[in-house]
Amino acid sequence: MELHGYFRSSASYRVRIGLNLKGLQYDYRPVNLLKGEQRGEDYRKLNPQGLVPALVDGDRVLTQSLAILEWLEETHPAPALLPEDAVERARIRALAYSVASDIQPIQNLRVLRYLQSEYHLSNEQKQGWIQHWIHEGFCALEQQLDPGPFAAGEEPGLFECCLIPQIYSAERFGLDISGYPAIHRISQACAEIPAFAEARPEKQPDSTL
Ligand SMILES: N[C@@H](CCC(=O)N[C@@H](CS)C(=O)NCC(=O)O)C(=O)O
Repeated sequence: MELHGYFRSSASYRVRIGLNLKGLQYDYRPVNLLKGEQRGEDYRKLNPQGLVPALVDGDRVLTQSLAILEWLEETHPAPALLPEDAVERARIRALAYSVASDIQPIQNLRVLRYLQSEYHLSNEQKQGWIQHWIHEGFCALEQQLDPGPFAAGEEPGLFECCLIPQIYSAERFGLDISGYPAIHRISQACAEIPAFAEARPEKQPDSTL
């Protein structure tokens, strides 16, 4: 498999964690978002949306990080990213979607660039925008997380694949996550797990380019 992504992209980071948790090997193909490679003709053949990640498996191309993670779960069921119980699965998916659908999209590079070019937001104002939406999302998550250590109990899964990259972005934009005790606890627990540690942005070959 080939994962086309960017080291700091949280959606790519989600898939790296998922692949690592499943113990799957893949070749990493960097797409430089700052150079606009995601909008280039070659990459748009993989994902016409011009967003990373894209996962290539033989002649199949998968896009949308959550769809990729669900596909991995269906094709490589063990270890599971989702609980057995259907209601629990819905709960974990709801937590994951609250990060992937409601928090992350409004701080995407193209959104931030639009805020800058069309509404002339300064870097400080953009940072305030990002912090506001992450804070609101994290406060709601705090109320929904069980004692743990992870959202579904003893093992990390789909939600942690989404949460850890979101924490990385939160810290990058100056939010102190120690103010969110359950999120902070999950962050510390995941840091001990090689699948998460190896997926970190600074471990990716394009982090030094
Ligand atoms: N919903 C998509 C989101 C993908 C996405 O937002 N990718 C970002 C990086 S995290 C991107 O490619 N941004 C490029 C841009 O904004 O130009 C997914 O989960 O895969």
